[in-house]
Amino acid sequence: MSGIQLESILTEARVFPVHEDFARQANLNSEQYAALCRRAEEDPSGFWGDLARQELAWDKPFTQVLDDSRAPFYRWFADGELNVAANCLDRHLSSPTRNKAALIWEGEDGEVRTFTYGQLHREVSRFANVLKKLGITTGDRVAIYMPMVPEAAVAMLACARLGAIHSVVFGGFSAEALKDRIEDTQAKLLITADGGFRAGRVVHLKQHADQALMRDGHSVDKVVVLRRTGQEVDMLDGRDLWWHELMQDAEPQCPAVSVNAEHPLFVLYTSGSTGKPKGIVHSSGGYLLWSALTMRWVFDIKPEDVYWCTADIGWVTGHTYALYGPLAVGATVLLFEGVPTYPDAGRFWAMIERHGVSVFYTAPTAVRALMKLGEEWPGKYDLSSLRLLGTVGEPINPEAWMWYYRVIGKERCPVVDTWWQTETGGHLIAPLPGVTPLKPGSCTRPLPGIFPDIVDEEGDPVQGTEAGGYLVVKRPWPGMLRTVWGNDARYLETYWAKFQNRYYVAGDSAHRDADGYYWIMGRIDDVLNVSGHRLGTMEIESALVSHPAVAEAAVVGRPHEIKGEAITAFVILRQSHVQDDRDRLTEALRQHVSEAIGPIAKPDDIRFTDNLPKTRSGKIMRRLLRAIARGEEITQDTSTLENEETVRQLGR
Ligand code: 6R9
Repeated sequence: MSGIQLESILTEARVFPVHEDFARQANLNSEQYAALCRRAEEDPSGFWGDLARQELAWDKPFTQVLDDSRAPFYRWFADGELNVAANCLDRHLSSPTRNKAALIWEGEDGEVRTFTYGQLHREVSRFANVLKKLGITTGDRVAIYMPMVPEAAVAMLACARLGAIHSVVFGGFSAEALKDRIEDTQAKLLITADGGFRAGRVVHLKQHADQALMRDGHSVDKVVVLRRTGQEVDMLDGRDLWWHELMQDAEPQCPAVSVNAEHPLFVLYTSGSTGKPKGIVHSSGGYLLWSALTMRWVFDIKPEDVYWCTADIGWVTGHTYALYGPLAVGATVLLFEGVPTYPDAGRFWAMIERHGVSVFYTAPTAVRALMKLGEEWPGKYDLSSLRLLGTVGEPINPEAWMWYYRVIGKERCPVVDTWWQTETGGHLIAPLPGVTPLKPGSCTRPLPGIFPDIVDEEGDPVQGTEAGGYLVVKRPWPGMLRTVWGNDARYLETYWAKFQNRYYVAGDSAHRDADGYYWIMGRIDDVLNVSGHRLGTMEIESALVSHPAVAEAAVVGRPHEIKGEAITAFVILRQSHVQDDRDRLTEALRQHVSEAIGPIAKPDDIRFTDNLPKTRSGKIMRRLLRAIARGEEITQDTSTLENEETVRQLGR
């Protein structure tokens, strides 16, 4: 953002106060919240130390809370020892939670499987014994490339039980992506399945795994294969082993290995805009603490909740909020194998009714996709079990927020818009549902113990409420990443170097309003420069989505002789408007943006499309759209896209 400030131009004035009946039963009320914030500010070590002792079961207590002697390589609770799987399972066995559902899984075909805490503990212990027999010990890396089935969770927890470091590779990724990740972690073992189901099609996981291991010299000794689809697969003698055969005589007792709090729990890859994906390393103690605390604070989780996070386990949201967080607090979590629109657009709503879901967490991309299909779908189902809604992954446009709040939550359920990243381990900026008045499109305020700020190019705090800047975090927190796997230099360079190690640099742009609410404006890399005004993508997209004809929009810049950059908007129409006259609509939309935020933000051209290129976790790939808008050849790897064919359609 050289020299010029980022400008915020969209104003959202709606505020939704906290409902009194929600506040009355909430895990955190305003006084408790204020007390936590005060303590975090004045006595960080007492604050975090007490929470870590309350929230986790330690095999060996820690004596030091934060070791910052090698900052920004922070260490938390570093002489303490614990086991993550024991915290998620064993410690619940001595209470009635033992016989409560830990996981309820629904397959794409409607099959339902339920595991109580007792049963899950047994399965995890058995699979941990299998891993042990295959020679896996503490510190070994295990790659997991599986469909969204309960065995994926079992595999992760079994690794954690032994202190082996898992690296989950999303089941939708290509052989190439899997190969790169295996190479980077030097995984000894790969756990996969014959295949998976996705929107009625079969995904050939084992075939991809074979391709990934084709070349000699890779690190993988053994491949464990789960039978899921029953499709014919090649099994390599001496290397490939069936899950069910290995499990046949595995004992259901396996002691959990105590590891140091700083021992890596997992590596999870995230792709930046440049270079190869980074293996984000998370710790055992600090990560689990932050997962558990945010479950209680932000999701207000209670023993009787049925909690559903729709994310796949191969994404950080799946790690923290479909597995470790909910199990750490003894909750019941619903896992779903499928997609929101299969077999029809009522799938999510049918499942909420069927399982009595009370807390529901999904992505803006899903909300917009379902909004596009109309209110009839949710209208067919009883959604009265819901009490809290959440979103993650992208900024949620105010209109999509309003739809979610009104049509799904019936204006009863708070919507928690949670800002965080693979790197942050868990939520950092998010509403507390019993405390924070909501503003559609804002992730609101930082959680207790989190100290963000917005700074300019020099690293000085930005003044005023309209000016945007770099979103940074000024103090360490237990759930933060520890490094990039095998590449400390990249950790420093990506997250710390910009402001000489003073702050954690998130890579997002944001501004803060007069109430101290944060508004994420997009990724720094996506900022547009139109006639010297620096604009985030988010606000123009939200203005477009606030037009009744539009369900989803993505905005990118392309070079322009006079203005520096011109704005190209890709627009998906709501079902009810697909027949509208396109020329007239183009003019209407340009006019609409002009009125909503000013002529400066008026798109120069608008392209209508049925689909946008998205990452597997539902983020719009603006980089690709930029290339398309500029008429450039696509050179990026598109194999990790949710919908690869979209790129070809748009490019035409
Ligand atoms: C959890 C997750 C991180 C990036 C992040 C930001 C965007 C996520 C958001 C949000 C606005 C929210 N993001 N949540 N932007 N409001 N509530 O998504 O992790 O895949 O690493 O992505 O996603 O740009 O920097 P990850």
